[in-house]
Amino acid sequence: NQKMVLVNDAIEHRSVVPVFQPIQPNGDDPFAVEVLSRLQLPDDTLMTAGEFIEIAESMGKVHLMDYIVMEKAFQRVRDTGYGGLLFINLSPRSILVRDFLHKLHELVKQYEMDPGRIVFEITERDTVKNMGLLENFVRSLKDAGYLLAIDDFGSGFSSFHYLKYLPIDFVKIEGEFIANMVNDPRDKAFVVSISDLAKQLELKTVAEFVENEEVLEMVRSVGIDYAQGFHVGRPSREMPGSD
Ligand code: G
Ligand code: G
Ligand code: MN
Ligand code: NA
Repeated sequence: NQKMVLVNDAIEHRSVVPVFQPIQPNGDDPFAVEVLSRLQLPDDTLMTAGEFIEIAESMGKVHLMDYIVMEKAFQRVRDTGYGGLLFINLSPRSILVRDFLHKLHELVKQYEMDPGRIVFEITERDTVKNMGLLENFVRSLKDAGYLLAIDDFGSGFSSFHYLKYLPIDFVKIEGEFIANMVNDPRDKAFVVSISDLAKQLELKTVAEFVENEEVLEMVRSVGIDYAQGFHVGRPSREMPGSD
């Protein structure tokens, strides 16, 4: 399969690269960016993660890609002097790899990153077979001083279970609810309740897929802490918030 060859080549040649998307605070929280993987193709165009992450996962190699992208993102932080929070996606598959956590710590030490400024995103979209393992992994990250986010909150089948058992700091609300909240009162009701629930649990909220001004205004009026989406900023090879 053509994409499997691409994935293998990308790992071998380290041609998986990070892009950065701003996550804008609505109040006085610190600035943030999310790191997203792209594959650099021979003609210098970029292939989006949606087109290769699942294939890398099915090949059992997504942890190698997550590692390369993390290292390149840390290099960029060091080179630009970026001082905000750095959100990084972790595949539930990477988490199951034996020495992944150890290698992650080594990388953070090597680049002198502050764990308190790194937010690992765990999606609730994929069903996790071994919740106990995920809990242990997330707890180890927490104990080491990293911050944690549930990604795509509301898209899975065990949202409350994740909230109850994972020691998280951020809830990233499923973009579909956000994008539709100005048209569909049900989506708005979901978003308002998630935001209120997160406040009661003292968690910060991020609205994804903020695609226009109307949505941004509603997101702010509802009291969500952060806005992310094409209207706030597209994923880019440049590090936002630094020149
Ligand atoms: O960037 P894009 O819209 O193609 O992202 C598609 C999916 O891939 C999203 O669910 C996103 O969270 C995921 N993704 C993006 N970058 C990474 C990464 O570096 N590692 C992992 N595991 N997933 C990523
Ligand atoms: O699953 P995760 O939230 O990590 O997916 C993030 C992906 O969503 C990004 O890789 C990006 O390509 C995509 N994305 C970011 N902002 C928007 C947006 O405003 N609208 C849509 N449709 N997709 C977005
Ligand atoms: Mn994400
Ligand atoms: Na998401």
